[in-house]
Amino acid sequence: MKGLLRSALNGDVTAVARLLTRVEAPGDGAREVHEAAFPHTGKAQLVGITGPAGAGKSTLISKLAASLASDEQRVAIIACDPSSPNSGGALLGDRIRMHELVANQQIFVRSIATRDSTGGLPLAAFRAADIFDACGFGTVIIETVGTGQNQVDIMQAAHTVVAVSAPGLGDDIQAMKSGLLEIADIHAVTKSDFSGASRTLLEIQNAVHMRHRTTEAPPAWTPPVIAINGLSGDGVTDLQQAMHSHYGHLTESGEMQIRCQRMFRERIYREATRLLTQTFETTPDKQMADKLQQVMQRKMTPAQAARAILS
Ligand SMILES: Nc1nc2c(ncn2[C@@H]2O[C@H](COP(=O)(O)OP(=O)(O)O)[C@@H](O)[C@H]2O)c(=O)[nH]1
Ligand SMILES: [Mg+2]
Repeated sequence: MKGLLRSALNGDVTAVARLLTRVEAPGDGAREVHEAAFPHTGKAQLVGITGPAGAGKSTLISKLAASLASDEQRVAIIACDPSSPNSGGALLGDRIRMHELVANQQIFVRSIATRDSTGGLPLAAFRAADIFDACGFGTVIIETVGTGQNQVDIMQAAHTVVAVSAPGLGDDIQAMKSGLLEIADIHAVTKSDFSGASRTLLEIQNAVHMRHRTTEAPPAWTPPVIAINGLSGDGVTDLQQAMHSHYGHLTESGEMQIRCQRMFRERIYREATRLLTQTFETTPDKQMADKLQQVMQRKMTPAQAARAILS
């Protein structure tokens, strides 16, 4: 493992891939890999890109990653795909679209199925981000479909959240409706070649200003709203610049410290929850049967039984 980690830290792409596979596998091996890599993290900018399915996230990310990579930067993409019941895996479409990037040695794409998760971002995504960070990738992009728990989770995984909206998805104020407005550090309006794009742009700009007018203290950061054509790449350098500015804002204002604390607190909470579940599920049958019987006979409350099992 030591040799593999050393190779990966030195930028060997094959070694990085092998580490990722290990860290995603269930069991103690994954923990060992993660523990060894973790002290080397803390240098990358973690960027969450979220929004409704079909908004143009993957298309945008392809262009963004190519642009970042041309600045001599290594870029990692973690695509968290809700697995379809048919394929049972990550959405093929995303893999194909991202395929053109695979030829670029500076860019590494990893697809993580959200199959085993309770609707949120899988822990494997957090761990993969750590591996990329440790291995010297300057930017780690995490793509998630912005629904429900995913949307909350992306805040726990990213320094900078980019909310993607697009015209013509049946709802012009998607960002507001889905609560993206609350979590976005940057708004990207894709498909700027569509006729409805300027209206979507304006609506989000208005919503951002309204929101800031209603907060008491003057905001230290106003989320920029950026029009992007994912097909031509127009606007992508503006987005890159905004990401860079946001990172600067976080470090200079001290907000980075606060965000990182919030992110780690949430991760500790999730790991703790996982441990509790694991302890419960591995309780010996005999012990469980005994507690069950005591509850049935009203000798113990369910809460007392739970405490006894977990202690
Ligand atoms: N006309 C146009 N189509 C786009 C643009 N960006 C994405 N698309 C198309 O929109 C569809 C969904 O894009 P995709 O990137 O997979 O969306 P995702 O589900 O948010 O990742 C695809 O057919 C893309 O080719 C754009 O800027 N302009
Ligand atoms: Mg996608």
